[in-house]
Amino acid sequence: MARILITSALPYINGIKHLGNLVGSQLPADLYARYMRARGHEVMFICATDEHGTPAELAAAKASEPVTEYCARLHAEQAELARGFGLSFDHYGRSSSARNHALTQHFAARLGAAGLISEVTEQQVFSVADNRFLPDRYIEGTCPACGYERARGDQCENCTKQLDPTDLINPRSAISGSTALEVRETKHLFLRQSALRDTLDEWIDSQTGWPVLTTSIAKKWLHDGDGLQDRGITRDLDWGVPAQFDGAPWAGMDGKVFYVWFDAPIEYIAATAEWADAQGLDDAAWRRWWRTDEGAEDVRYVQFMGKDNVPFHTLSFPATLIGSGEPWKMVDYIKSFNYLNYDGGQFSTSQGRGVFMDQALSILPADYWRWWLLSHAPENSDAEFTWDNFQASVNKDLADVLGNLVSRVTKFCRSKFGEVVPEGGEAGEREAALAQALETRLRAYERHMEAMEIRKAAGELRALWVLGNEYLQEAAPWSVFKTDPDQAAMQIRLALNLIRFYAVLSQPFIPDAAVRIMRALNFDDWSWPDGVATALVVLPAGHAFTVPDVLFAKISDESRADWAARFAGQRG
Ligand code: B3M
Ligand code: ZN
Repeated sequence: MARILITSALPYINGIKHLGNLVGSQLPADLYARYMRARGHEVMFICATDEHGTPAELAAAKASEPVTEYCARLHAEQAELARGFGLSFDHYGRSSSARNHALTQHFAARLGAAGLISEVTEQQVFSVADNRFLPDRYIEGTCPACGYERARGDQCENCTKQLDPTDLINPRSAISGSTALEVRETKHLFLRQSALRDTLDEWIDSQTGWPVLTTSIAKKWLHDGDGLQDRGITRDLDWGVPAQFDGAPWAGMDGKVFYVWFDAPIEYIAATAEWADAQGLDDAAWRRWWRTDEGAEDVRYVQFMGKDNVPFHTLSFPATLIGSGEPWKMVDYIKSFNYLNYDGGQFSTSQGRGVFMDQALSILPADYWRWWLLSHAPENSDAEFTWDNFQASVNKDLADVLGNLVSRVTKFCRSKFGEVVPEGGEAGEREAALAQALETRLRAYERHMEAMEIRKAAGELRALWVLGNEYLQEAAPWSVFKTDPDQAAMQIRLALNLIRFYAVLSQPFIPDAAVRIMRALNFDDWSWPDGVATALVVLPAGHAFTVPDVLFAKISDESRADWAARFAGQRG
């Protein structure tokens, strides 16, 4: 049994997330967590809301709410939606927690003591119209690297280059659009990432098997141009972790806070501490996941995120951990994603374009979305959500293949043998061939799940379901019954076992349906199959079950057209 620490990138607090956000980190992380638990490993699956920074302040102002109340409300809403999607976090924390305040200030103190923080008197952009300094993403302009015209002051989302606001060409306020911007002086603290460049480079080289998408982004920022740049880690804002150092002030930093990207990844650790607090456990309980001197040396740590978050996780956060000089657990594998587009354009939070998590659940149960999103995850390139594709994939994979199998078998059994697993004769060659074919596919499924090859894993799972349908088609118990009821009974006994086998294997993808199948079978053995042959005799003859309600309803053309129209414009 291994110990696996899994974190999903933290959803930002400023609104309900869309399906593109969901499939870019939280959902695949959940798939992996569920699979690893199902294989008997000890899993710690952590997520949290990312609550600091200008966007939180501005969203609260727009909602006419104090920022603390706004964050508490949105956290509760996001947590509820996470539950609705079956996201099985061990803890869903808050980056504004007392734990994160303390830990962030602790890291700052360690980095300061190690000489890795420098003071920089900066020229910063001040918006006269808005009467405030405009930090990072609240200045928009043209990217100096690629020419993209809507680059933000912290990063160009087109080419992923990390930027400083003053790098932008033709800058304007993203709050008011005003170009009445002045450069004023303000003092900030910088993390001396450049001093850690070789250490980070060696660390990345020592990591084996990372996806190209991940390492190429990291290598680019380590080596392109002048190499890794120091990063400002404080901001002129009210809302955030006060820029203090284990409680001690730093001259000139009064009234300033740490930059949101400094404290957000630290929340991965702090949220694990929040988990321990919520469980009434002591510090040793979370430290054994995070401190290599206290048990974490045998932990495997996997992070999930969208590609735009990769630089922060391969460079800035590791710089914080390494720079502290303390034995913190570093990430072992980063699974990063491209973007999911929506019907010929981009999902957009600011423009309210696409389907958002609350809207999705208001029209269909979570499993429909989980299946489509995971089986079309934007792994090796961007992917696109279209209503046609969604309808086709739900109707074919879920309704026609899996749902239909469950319904046909249980109903046929009820009508001919009653709601009990029938006895029947001995399995023959066709059944042996099926077990063999399932075995091969099962092992491939396991390999893809281990490797987090999500689309391939979904493909194998679908193929496993198809094998069952083909078997039934060929064995045709409904005709066999007329001449050889004993043989038909054996086939149905096998098929009922097959259904249980599918519930176990499908649970990471479609957990609600898996539970409904298992309940109908009146069974609660979720153990992962060691071998297919033994897994197919688990349900004994004479075991009582009930026919479940329709597992997956087909999406009609009318519904599809209705939803496509309803979600074509902006969110109301
Ligand atoms: N909150 C994702 C974003 O808003 C960001 C992830 C933080 S992970 C520590 O782009
Ligand atoms: Zn760019």
